[in-house]
Amino acid sequence: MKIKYFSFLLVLSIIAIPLATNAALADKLAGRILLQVQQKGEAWFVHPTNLKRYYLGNPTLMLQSMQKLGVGVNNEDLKNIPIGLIETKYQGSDSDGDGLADDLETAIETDINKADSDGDGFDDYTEVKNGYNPLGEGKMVGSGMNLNAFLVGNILLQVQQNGEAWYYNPLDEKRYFLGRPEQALEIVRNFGLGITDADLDKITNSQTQTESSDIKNCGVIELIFEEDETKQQELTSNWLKVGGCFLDSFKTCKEAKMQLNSFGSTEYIYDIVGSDGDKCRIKEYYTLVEPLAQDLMGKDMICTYNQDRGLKYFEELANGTISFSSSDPAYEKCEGELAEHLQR
Ligand SMILES: [Ca+2]
Ligand SMILES: [Ca+2]
Ligand SMILES: [Ca+2]
Repeated sequence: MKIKYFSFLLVLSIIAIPLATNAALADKLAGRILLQVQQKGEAWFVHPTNLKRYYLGNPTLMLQSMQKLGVGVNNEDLKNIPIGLIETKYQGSDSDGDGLADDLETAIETDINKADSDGDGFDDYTEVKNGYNPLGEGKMVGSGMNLNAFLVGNILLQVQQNGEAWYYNPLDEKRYFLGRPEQALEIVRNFGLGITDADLDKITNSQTQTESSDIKNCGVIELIFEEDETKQQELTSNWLKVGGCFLDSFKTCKEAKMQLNSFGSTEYIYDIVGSDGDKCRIKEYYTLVEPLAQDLMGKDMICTYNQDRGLKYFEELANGTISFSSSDPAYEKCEGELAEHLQR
């Protein structure tokens, strides 16, 4: 009897322990880059907000993948975050030979042709390396809000400059410049943490459809601008496919779901859950939001759409002619915690 009791406990603990640690593991690894050591070193990024893992692709695509996950930050807020420098052979072109690559200097607005931009006797590299302002006195501090605690672990996009990307490393709380694919790769190599397949499996994959299979999952519409024309065409044709699928279901109010991703910083779900007379009920919620809008996470609402306006809205969404700033909402009413937050 004793042995049986023991094995029952053992089974229980095998089931219980992974469930308890999965969320904790993802939480611990928030904002980290992971390398799949039992495979070919494939790189993943654990999103600091939704704690899902995102595949970073092959080395040439890593920078692009990271940019897509970025959140926009203005220059003054960015200045509050110390800059980290990786000592590496790859520097890119460094016109004034001060040790800072031209593209990095452009991003922080120092002079690419002057080793000591502010003429105080310390070159730009030395000042940046030690957290001093290369463009004036004292430490590098912005006048923006101090958002560091919200932003740590994120990929930051310098929206007031040329969209330059930075990795805000949660290990040392410094930001590292992601100027070129080579720099992105350096960052992945330097800060990537080896992880076993078993541990990686404990972190939700952003690509996995875990929903039950009898609900039609129409897929993901990516609202993002791709400079590469072929890629933009791919995105557009995918958009039409996903939108068309959802529209078909909406017409008869059949259960279906689609995800709308907006510029890498927002993921929004439309989930048709049933009908109410000739109206269609759609559950809506975020699975990813900007760091400052965290209070929207984990809340949802049920919106009722009538056939006329709803059809027009999802038709426009499906064929890509939608204007999201429309003042005439498609839904009749929305109920739920999210509706209160969005004041619908
Ligand atoms: Ca330089
Ligand atoms: Ca310089
Ligand atoms: Ca100086």
